[in-house]
Amino acid sequence: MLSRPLFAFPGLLFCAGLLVASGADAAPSFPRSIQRQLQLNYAPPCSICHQHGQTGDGTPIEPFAWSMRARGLTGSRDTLSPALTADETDNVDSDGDGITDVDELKNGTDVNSPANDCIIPSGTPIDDGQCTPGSQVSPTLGCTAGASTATTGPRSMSVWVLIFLLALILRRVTSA
Ligand SMILES: [Ca+2]
Repeated sequence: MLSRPLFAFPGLLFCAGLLVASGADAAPSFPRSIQRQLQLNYAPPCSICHQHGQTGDGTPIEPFAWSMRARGLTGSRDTLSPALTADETDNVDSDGDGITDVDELKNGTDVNSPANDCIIPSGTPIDDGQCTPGSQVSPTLGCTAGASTATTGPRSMSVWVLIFLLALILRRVTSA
């Protein structure tokens, strides 16, 4: 009776450790990092890198994402700042409209489209290549490299379920 729970105990602990560790590796918000580095008054939307603004594997395929990858951006947050600096130094213009990526981000326009749509939430186009911020300019975006968060979502729930199971097993083991 005791051998099965005792056998399962290390395995469950290992699984819980893996889940916690993988959640802890989730990258912090890239938009906030870009906002800080370029001193923007808004956090760029996920869509500047991710197709349709949906984070996850295989979605960072927008032109700006490729430009940043070509300058060393990976899933690691440490690579973001150097890649963005290189993008600025190289005067990269991902959408080929004559306005560099960094200037577009500072202007609040779409780095992936020559149409120069506003990417500032509640922003209003005022003329070619410029956008004025609306009253609400800092939404919670939460884009991450791996599209996972450590504190919410299914992974976090799995950790709590495992912890609950461990507690049940320990209770049986200690009461037997
Ligand atoms: Ca451009």
